[in-house]
Amino acid sequence: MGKLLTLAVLGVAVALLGERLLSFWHRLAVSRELEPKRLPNCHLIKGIEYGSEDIDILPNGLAFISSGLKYPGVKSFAPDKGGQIFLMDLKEDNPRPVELRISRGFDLASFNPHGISIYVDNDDAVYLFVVSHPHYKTVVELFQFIEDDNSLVHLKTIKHDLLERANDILAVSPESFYATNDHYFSETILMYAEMFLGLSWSNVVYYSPNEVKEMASGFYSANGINISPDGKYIYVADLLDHNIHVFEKHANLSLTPLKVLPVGTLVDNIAIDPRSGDLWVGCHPNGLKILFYDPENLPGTEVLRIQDILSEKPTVTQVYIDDGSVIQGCSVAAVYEKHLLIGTVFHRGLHCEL
Ligand SMILES: [Ca+2]
Ligand SMILES: [Ca+2]
Repeated sequence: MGKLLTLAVLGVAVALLGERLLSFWHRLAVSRELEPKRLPNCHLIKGIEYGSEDIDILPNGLAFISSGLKYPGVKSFAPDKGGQIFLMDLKEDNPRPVELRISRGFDLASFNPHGISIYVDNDDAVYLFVVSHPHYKTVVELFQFIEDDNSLVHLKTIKHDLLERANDILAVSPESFYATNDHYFSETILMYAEMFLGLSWSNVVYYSPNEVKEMASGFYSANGINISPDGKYIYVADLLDHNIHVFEKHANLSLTPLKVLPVGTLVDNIAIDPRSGDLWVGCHPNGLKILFYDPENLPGTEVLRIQDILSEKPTVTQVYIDDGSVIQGCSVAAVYEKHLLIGTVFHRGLHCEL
C-alpha cells in the first residue's frame, strides 16, 4: 500500500510538473517562428552598441534612448561601466545619437537605465524619469533635461518597497508616475519560479511623494506602460500573457479595466503616435530565445502597430519582423512623423523611414 501511495504521489507530481512546463512553453511562445518582413529604408544607428531598451520622443522630435541595461536573466554585452541616455534629433537630416551628460555628483558607474518616460511641464520644463537598477536593485531617477547644454540635471532618486521590480514608467506630473513591476519577486531564483509556476502577481503602482499604491494587479508580467494622447486611457503590455490591457484613468488617478487585446506575441514597451493615437509595440517573437541567448539561434524582432484599440475591431499590423540577422531582441518601436526607431534590450538600434 505504501508503495502504491508513493507511486500515486509521484504520478501526480510528474503530471503537475508536465502541465506547468507546457504552460510555461506556451507563455514563452517557444515554437513560434516568423517569416521576416522588412522595411525598405532602415539602417543600424551608429553609436548604439549595447542596447536601446526604451525610447521616448518629445513633440519637437528629440528622442531619448536608454542604453546599457544589465538585468538578471537577460543577455548583455555592455562593458563593465554605467549605462547611458542618448539623444537623437529626428528633425536633423542625418540624426545621430549624442550621449547626454549627467550632472556632477550622480553615480554614473552604477547607472543601469531601463524604462523611461518624459514629462513636459506647463512652463516647458522637460523631466526625464528613468527606471535604473544600480547593483541590480531598483530605483527611479528623476532628471531635468537642459536642451542648450545636452545635459541632464539629476533631481532625485526614488526608492520604494512597491517599486522593487519596476520595468517601465509613465510620468504624469513633474514628480508622480505609474510604473509596472514585471514580477512580484526581485530575487532571480524566485522570479524564475514565479514565471515557471505561471503566477499572475505582477502589478502597476502609482507613485507620488504623498501616496504610493497599487493601481492594477493580476498580470503575468506587466511591462510597457503608456497613455493615450488625450490622457484618458492607460495601456499596459503583459509580456507573458501576450496582450495589451486598456484602463480608463480617472481624475483621482485610479484605473478601471476596460478591455484586453490579445496579440499573440511577447509584448514589451509601448510607444504612442501622438497624431493618430496608434500604439507601437516592440515585441519578442519567441521568449525562449530572449531569455536563453544562443548565438546560433538569435532572438528576433517584431514590431506591431495597433490602430483603433478602443473600437470593437482594432487593427493589429506586423510592421517589421526580423529573425535576429539584422536586429535582435526588440523591446520598443517609437514613431515620429516618418521616422521609426526600433530599440533592443542588449543589441543595437534601427532607424527606419516609413
Ligand atoms: Ca517607457
Ligand atoms: Ca520593458
